[in-house]
Amino acid sequence: MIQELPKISTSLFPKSDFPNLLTAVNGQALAYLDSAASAQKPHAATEATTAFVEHQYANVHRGVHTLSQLATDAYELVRDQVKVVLNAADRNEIIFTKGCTESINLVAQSFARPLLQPGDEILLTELEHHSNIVPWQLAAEASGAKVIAARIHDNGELDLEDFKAKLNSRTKIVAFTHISNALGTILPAKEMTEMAHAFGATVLIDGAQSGPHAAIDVQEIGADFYVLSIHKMYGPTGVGVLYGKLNLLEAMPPYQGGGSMIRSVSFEETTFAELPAKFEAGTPNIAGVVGLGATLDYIAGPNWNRDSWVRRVTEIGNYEAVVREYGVSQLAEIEGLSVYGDAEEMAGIISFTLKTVHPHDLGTILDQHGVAVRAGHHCCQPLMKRLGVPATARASIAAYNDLEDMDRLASAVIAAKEIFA
Ligand code: 7TS
Repeated sequence: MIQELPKISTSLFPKSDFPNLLTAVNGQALAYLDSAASAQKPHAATEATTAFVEHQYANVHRGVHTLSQLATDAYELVRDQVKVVLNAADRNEIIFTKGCTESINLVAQSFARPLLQPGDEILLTELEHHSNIVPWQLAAEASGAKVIAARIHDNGELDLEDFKAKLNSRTKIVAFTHISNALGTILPAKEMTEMAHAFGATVLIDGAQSGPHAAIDVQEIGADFYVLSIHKMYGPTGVGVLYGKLNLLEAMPPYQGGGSMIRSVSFEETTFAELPAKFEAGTPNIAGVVGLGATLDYIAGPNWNRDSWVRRVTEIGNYEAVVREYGVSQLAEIEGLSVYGDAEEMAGIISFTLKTVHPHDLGTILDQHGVAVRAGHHCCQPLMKRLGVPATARASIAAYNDLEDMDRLASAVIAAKEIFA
C-alpha cells in the first residue's frame, strides 16, 4: 500500500517514446487512460519490428536457407525471454498463441474438456473477464460439468472464505484473474493456488492485466497454467502467451492441427511434434513475436535479466499505484462520483460512475476533452451485475501516464457533470 505520495514530475515511460500519445484528439493533447483495453506501442519496438520484417523476414522452423534460420532464431529468442519474464522452469513451457483468449480456450478444450466428467466443477470468481468464463462454459457444456464462481466483497476484494468453501473434491479446474481488468483488485494468487491444489484441482491464472504491471513468478505461485495478453503489455496485437507445466502440456492433445505441429503425416496416422511446436500449428505471428521481444527490451532496457526485469516491473507497478492514488484523491472531490474497488491490494485501474451521467455519455464527453477512457461492462457482465451497475467508466493507468493525466481526467469529469446538471 502507498503510504504517502512521492512527487512525480514526469511519467516513468516518456510519452515521447510512444508516437500515438502525441496525437491530438479533438484538438486536445491526448490523455490516454485506456491501456487495459490495449496499451500504446513504443516506437523503439515498432521500429525494431519493421527492421526485422524488412531485412530478416522469412517463415520459421521450415527452411534451411539463411533468412529462415535468422527468423527462427529471432522468434525462438523471444521464447527464452518470456521464460525469464514468467520464471518458467523450461522454455518448452512457453507457447505462443494469438492472445490471452486463445490461450484460455486452448486449455479449456485440450486440458479441461477431456478431463471433465458430469458433476465436476470449475471454480471461477465474480471478477472474471468473459474470456475466463465462456471457454469454461463451453468445456462444461460438452462434459456435463458445472461452472461456479467465488463471491467478492463489496469493495472488490475476493471473499477468500467463500472461495475456500466452494472448493471440494469435485473441483477439477480453478481459474481466476491475477489482477481485475475492471476494478484493479490484485488477487492472492499463490494462496489461492495452494488452496486449490489441496483439493487436487488444476489452476489457470489469467495474467492479461498483470503482465505489464507486476512481477510474475509461475514457479513461486505454483500455477499450472498462466496466460498473458501481449497487446496489453505494450506489445503487438495478435500475440498471446500460454505457460503450462511441462508434464501437463506433454499429456495434452493438440488444440489445432496443421503444419509445424506434426512429426509425420499419412492418411492413416499422424504423429505430433514435441513441445512447444505441438501447440503452434500453422505459420505463427512471426513479426508479432519478434515485436514482443523488442517490447520487452524497451520495458527492461538492454541486456536485461530476471533480476532487472523484476526490479523494472515492480517499479512500474508501484509507480502506477501512486498515479492511481492521486487520481482517486482528485475524483473523490467530485460530489456524486463513486469509485468501485477499494481492496487492500489495488493496481492502476479506476472504475467509477457519476450519479447523473451514464458512463457512455461520460466517456463521450471525456473524449471531447482528449481524455480516453473505456465506458461499458469491460467484458465483465457478471461483475457489473454483482456491483449493481450496467456499466462503469474506467481509467486504466500505464507507465506513460502521469499526474497531469489524472488532473485532466478530473476536470473533464467536472465538465461532464456541469453539462448534465
Ligand atoms: N482477461 C482479462 C483479465 C483481460 O483484461 C482481457 C482483455 C482478456 C482476458 C482478453 O485478452 P486478449 O489478449 O484476448 O485480448 N481486456 C480488455 C479490457 O479490459 N478492455 O478491452 C480488453
